[in-house]
Amino acid sequence: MRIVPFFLCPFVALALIACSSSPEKVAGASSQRAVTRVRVQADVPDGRQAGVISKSGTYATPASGRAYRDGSFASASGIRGDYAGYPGAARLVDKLVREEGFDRAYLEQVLARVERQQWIIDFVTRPSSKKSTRPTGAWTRYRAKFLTQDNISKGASFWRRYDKVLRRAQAKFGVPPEYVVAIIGVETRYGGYMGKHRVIDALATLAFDFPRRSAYFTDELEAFLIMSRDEGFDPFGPKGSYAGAMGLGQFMPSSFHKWAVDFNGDGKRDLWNPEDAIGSVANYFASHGWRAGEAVAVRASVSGAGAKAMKTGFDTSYSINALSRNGIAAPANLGSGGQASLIKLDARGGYQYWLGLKNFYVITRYNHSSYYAMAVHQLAQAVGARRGSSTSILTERGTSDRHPVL
Ligand SMILES: [Ca+2]
Repeated sequence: MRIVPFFLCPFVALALIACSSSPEKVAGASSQRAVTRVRVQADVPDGRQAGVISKSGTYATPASGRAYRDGSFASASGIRGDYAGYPGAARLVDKLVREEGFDRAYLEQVLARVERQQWIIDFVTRPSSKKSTRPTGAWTRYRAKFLTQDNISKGASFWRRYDKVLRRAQAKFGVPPEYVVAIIGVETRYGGYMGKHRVIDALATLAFDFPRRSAYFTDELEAFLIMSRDEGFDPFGPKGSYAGAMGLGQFMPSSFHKWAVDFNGDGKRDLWNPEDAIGSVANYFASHGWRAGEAVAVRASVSGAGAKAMKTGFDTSYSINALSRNGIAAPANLGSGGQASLIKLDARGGYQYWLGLKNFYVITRYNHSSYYAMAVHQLAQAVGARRGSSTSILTERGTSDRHPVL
């Protein structure tokens, strides 16, 4: 789903930072807010000193100063607290009052209670590790985070428990149970890690203090406030990932509006309810073009050096003829109009090539990453095999990864 950008994928990120400092630990740094509020920074990016008078009368500058780049000054805004003086916050209030009929005083009260989370900014702006041009076995390490015995067993248990719901979702949306189960497994370990951070704080922090994705997260914050009003919950209630993703399927608020469904018939769309989450994930896939009865990916058998020169990735598209010209054997019953993407995995021991079919591409709509989609696919296959009733329709012997070596 374009639920969250890849680097913001909640569980992936959680796994990546688990070895160093956890977000929870870093969150403790929020107690330093009082310090940053009164500190006047000299390195405001555009060279101007941008300060505001906080409600306590102290001269304060947001630690990043970035919110002031556009030069406007929202002195007329009644917003107090961490987002006092942020033009983006004032504009959002104006928009919600004008277009959605919100009460201005209510919104100002809500924003006054929102807490800026510096650790989130630190986390999303940390230097990324250098991408190696040589094989490093990155896929093998990535896969090992998700394809664990524990995750496969819990997936089989989750499936057993919600079998009826999963089958109902398959009947309605055409998505096999194992793929819905695998998404929920990769995203949250079947609800074990749904995030502990106040969604409103995360969204506001990224909307107002992370310029590169400010427009995206401002829209998400807007969607979240509308969601809280329409669904009748306190906007300070929901907890989620540091990027504001919620529930078992880690939906962002805009995804909630577009694709969440009430699948247990209680009149509410509840991302934390397993039945609603199952229906919502299946609906997401169906809405993004899932083809019932078609395979997801098949391992490619490669001969010669032709494949090495080919562009790879989930957004490539090759005909069977083009593949075979380059020494890649494709099963005749590919589906997907005979087209496939060529996926290259940096596996320990050498590159692996796979053919990604239409449904593989659909999984990348959840998270724009070939590794993510392949982890979902392989976890789905492994859970299906464990359960002994996989609905996989892979027919080519030896081309699936039904029994992965763990
Ligand atoms: Ca419901």
